[in-house]
Amino acid sequence: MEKNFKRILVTSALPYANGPVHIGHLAGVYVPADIYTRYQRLKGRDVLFIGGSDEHGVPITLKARKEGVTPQDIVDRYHSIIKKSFEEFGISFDIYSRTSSATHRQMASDFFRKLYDKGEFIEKTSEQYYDEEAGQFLADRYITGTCPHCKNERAYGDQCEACGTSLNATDLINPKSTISGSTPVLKETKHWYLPLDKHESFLRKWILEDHPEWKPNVYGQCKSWLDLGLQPRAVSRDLDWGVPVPVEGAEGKVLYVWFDAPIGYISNTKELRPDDWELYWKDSDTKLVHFIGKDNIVFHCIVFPAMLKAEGSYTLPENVPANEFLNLEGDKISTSRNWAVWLHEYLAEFPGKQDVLRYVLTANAPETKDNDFTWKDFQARNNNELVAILGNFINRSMVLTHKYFEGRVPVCGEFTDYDKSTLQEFADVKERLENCIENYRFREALKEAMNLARIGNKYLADTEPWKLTKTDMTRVATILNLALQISANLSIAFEPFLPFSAQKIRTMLDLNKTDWDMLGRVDILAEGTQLATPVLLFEKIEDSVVEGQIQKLQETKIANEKANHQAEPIAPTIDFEDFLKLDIRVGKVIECQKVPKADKLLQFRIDDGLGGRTIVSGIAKHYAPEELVGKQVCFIANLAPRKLKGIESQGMILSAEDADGRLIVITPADEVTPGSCVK
Ligand code: B3M
Ligand code: ZN
Repeated sequence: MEKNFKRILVTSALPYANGPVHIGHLAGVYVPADIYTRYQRLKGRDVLFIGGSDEHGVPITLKARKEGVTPQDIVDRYHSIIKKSFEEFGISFDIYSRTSSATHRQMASDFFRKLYDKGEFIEKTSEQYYDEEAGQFLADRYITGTCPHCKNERAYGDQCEACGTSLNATDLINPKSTISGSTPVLKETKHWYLPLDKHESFLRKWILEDHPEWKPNVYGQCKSWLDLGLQPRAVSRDLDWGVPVPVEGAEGKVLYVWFDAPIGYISNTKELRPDDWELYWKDSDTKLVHFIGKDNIVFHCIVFPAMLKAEGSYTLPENVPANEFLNLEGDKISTSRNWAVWLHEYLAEFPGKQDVLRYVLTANAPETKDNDFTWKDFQARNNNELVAILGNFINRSMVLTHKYFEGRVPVCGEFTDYDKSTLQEFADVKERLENCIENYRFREALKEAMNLARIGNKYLADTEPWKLTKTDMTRVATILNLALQISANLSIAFEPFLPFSAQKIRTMLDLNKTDWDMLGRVDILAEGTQLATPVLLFEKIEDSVVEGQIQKLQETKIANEKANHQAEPIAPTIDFEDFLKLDIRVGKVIECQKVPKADKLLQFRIDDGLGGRTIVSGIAKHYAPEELVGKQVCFIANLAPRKLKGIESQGMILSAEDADGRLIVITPADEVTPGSCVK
């Protein structure tokens, strides 16, 4: 049985203020959190919705350095872009603050100090890279070098983006500081660690036994973390941007961003409610719900609860309904590759269409698995659902009432059996919607709401009141009364999802006060109420509009490919003599086949003009063997032979690699005699 809480505290992940917000953030976190909160408000519950920018951390300092500005400049810029676009988009935070606020710095600092004084940390000294020229320790992202796995020369100290391996900075071959370009040295440094292992059995019971109702993706991720065993986690960093570690001898050290950011939820609540914020955080009658994306699960389900538990006076989240990821046109959304639909751009390019995006992102929300946003789907959902079903029904009800009853809610007569069966169809809409929303199934809830509009549409189509205006105005009045009552229901059902349109409907119906418990009723509008002039809720989106957006993405792709190309560094200069050492020749492919158990390799028999040779080449992903037979290729003829999968390869076939990593074999422009030299 669900406990009856007195109040609800909703938080949504604090976006990093190092870039604007995109549709992936919206679909994963902010739209569902907003739906949930708006619904709770309509229910008349005591709910606070807390948001804010996460303004610390290395990505912000890196961006500042790259642009030659201060980290404060960066966070000021993005905090205001993000805040403004959330507002315009109707994300109804009760507060949207920031972790650089004075309240937060104090709160985070006090929190650390309390844990420190209670002996909840362990202190450890470790060796970390230090840039002697710059005189500072280097965060992992400030170190680049060669990946030990794939030899990519531009791997970072925490990850190689070429092969995806996560790394320790000390794994890098030939590490370099990105600040000065010098080779960093290892130096001892002291940090504070939260011993998660100490809290493991508590967390295990709290999550795995007490919260089996958590979403399977969340529960599963927690379980695998717990099964792997928890380790102490460093909660401080050597960095000059963040909340200083409030301990003597900790100069130059700040709280790790993931330590201070979740405390931001608390600070922002305090900023909003200086007098009674503790009720929302420390009273067991408060239900705390964190809305986040899947990459933040461990921090919200394991690390932050361990912090709160260690502190001792806080309650823990009741649920963490994390979502999976939203992709864009088949590709992972990426800030650095600019592969995204940015909220502030959408708002500028689609003025007044907040609800269309809110609708599409909810209808297609990545609640249980990753999902894909496409502009074609955006257009289809707008045209076939919002315009054709919801908009059409409201508009018909309004226009007919104006046409036949001078815009006044007509008198409801006796219901026919058909009317009654229509009423029956949505009698339990309230219950159904509640059940979905309370359990974080917003897609399904939206479907239920849309279904109500479908019922309305079908009702008008079946009863055809326009055909009865000559013969039975009493019946027409009843039909339109019911249609208008359904419209009023729609303004309530859609309020959490499409707040702008719901408001427009209420304005048209002159409905000032609505609450959730009216849902399902057919006496919401008083007879005789004068309705306002109808306005269109949605309009068709033309092909040219979505094609323009697709074109824009295409251009991003091309720009990325170009940038990748330019970024490939030219190898060190060599002498002409060195060049002459290479014996490059043209040969003709006589046979070509796949190498068993090696999905990248092809084995060639080449006519090299000298009796033939075997070459093994890693291009199986790019060519089918039969495509290459008969082709002339260039190969290095004097490369020392080497064995690949047990086959001796006598040379190397040359190919060009394009920006996508596609390999294309180099072939002479005209057929030449096999064995010809390339000079
Ligand atoms: N800023 C990461 C993110 O935006 C981080 C969330 C903090 S929530 C306390 O995905
Ligand atoms: Zn690598």
